[in-house]
Amino acid sequence: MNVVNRGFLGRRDPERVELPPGQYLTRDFPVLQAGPTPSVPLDQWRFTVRAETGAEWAWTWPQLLALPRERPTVDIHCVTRWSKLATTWEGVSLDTLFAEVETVADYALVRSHGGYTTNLPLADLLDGQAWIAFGYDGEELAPAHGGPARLLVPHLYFWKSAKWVSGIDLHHDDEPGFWESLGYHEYGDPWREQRYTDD
Ligand SMILES: Nc1nc2c(c(=O)[nH]1)N[C@H]1C(S)=C(S)[C@@H](COP(=O)(O)O)O[C@H]1N2
Ligand SMILES: [Mo]
Repeated sequence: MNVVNRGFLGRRDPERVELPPGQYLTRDFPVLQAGPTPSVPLDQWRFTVRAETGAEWAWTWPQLLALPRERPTVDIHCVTRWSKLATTWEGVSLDTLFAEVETVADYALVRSHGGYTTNLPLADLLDGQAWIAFGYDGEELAPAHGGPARLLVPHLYFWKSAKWVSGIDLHHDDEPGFWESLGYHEYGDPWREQRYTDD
């Protein structure tokens, strides 16, 4: 029965998937965050991109929801060593949002409600690699997991996927975010095991 269901759903067998070095598989969805869960009223919600020129682009909640949506299925890898496979999300690709943005900056500093920040190269947010996600597993994204909306950038350690995302600042230079300034790696590629600053 189990085998039939698994085949029917077309799932990969998780036991047979190669994980990044030092990671273990979990079926839970742990909640990890540095502070309390902020509550963000949707009528005040904005996602704001600030370019290096000072120019700004902003989307309200209804404007975000009106954009074309994608449903990525991705593996996620937390630096505390849990990995979760084939997670299913719904959201708007950063490519869609950045189609309107004029910038020649190379780096992004992602901001969240509550003050969390994380940095990454702008290129890692583009080309189908990142989303503003508001759905998880067929439901609205729960506040504990970053709802109403979080960044999803699954090819880097999951600390880069800022929960309760509020915007992105674009810079010519890489500026460390919250964990990056506390000794975590500036880039955070799980396949190269870039956990800490000097890895
Ligand atoms: N705003 C905010 N986003 C955050 C964090 C945080 O503390 N604050 N923690 C990060 C870390 S370390 C991880 S592993 C993931 C955890 O996401 P989850 O709680 O949905 O599993 O969120 C990331 N995004
Ligand atoms: Mo994490």
